[in-house]
Amino acid sequence: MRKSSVRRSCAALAAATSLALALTACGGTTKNDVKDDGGAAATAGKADPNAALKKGLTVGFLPKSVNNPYFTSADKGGEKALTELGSKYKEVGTASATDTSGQVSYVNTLTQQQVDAMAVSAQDPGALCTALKQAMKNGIKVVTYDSDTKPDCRSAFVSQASAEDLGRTEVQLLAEQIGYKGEIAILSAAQTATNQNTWIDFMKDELKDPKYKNVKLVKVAYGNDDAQQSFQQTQGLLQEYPNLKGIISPTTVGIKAAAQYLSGSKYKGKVKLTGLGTPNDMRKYVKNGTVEAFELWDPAKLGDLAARTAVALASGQITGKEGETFKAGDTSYTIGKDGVINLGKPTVFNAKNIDQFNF
Ligand code: RAM
Repeated sequence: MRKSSVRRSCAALAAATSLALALTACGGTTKNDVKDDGGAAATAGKADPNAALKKGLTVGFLPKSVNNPYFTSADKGGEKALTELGSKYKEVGTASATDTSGQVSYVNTLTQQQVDAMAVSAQDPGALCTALKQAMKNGIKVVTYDSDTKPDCRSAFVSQASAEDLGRTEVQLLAEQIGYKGEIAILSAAQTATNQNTWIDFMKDELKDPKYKNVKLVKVAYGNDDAQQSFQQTQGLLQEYPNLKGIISPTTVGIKAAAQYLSGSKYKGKVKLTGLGTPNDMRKYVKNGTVEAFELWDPAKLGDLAARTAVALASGQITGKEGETFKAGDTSYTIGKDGVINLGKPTVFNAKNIDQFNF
């Protein structure tokens, strides 16, 4: 094949498929070739803790869904951090948290736009892998935040808190409220959500402790991080299990909808509800006696750390290997096993402290 025809078919390929895939398939100039100017350390895949943070980068945020206020707060935190660091922020994403093919397309869009890094909250652990690996081949740094993909499909995962801690403490909170006795259910987000499923595994493990021998998990329902579906799922749970004593909803959308349902029903204050919610969403349900205690981290701080991790990766300060350390704002973070970076401990909110928080 002559060069010109190679070029023509590559152009056709680029038009027909994703630009990134076409570039790689055609051996064209990719971002990797032109952009890896991060010094020997970066090229050799070694971290240079003294590398200066680059400015003028573009970091794309791709949340699980764009119409979830939790991600609005998280991504605003990312935007603020990037502005402070002299880099650019953009956000793309699907309206629904169960549109995995849509999320794959957005990874490809960011790759085509040749962002320097992307921060992704994965709707599904495996679905994004091919696209994320393609992005990394093109020299784009990939960090997941909030909900992870598989470790080999990104450089680092910025986790909101220890997954084990979150899973176990939610069971502990609910068990105390129901006197360690009765049927309980979980109202989750999407069935494929990596974060919720990891927490649920730890909840199930916690329930194996003999102190919960009289507590029975009867169902895991899925509200897909959609207010209406979560509301209906709560209603369905109470119809199916009239003796239900408590619900754990490890999703800000789910817990809010469940609280809304319970507070307008005969179950208010009787069926206990805990999980992960924002203080602003839950304040009124704590004050009206529907909810005693629940927990969360500050989503804006999670977005801030995701942005700073992305910039540290793109600057060659870190590569995502266990043991590497870097500074994000005033705090020093050490990368743990499988490239996991923990934001910190979540806060438990109740009637006593909820007014101190505004997010
Ligand atoms: C929802 C999302 C998000 C989760 C929070 C707690 O907003 O499912 O992934 O981290 O809840």
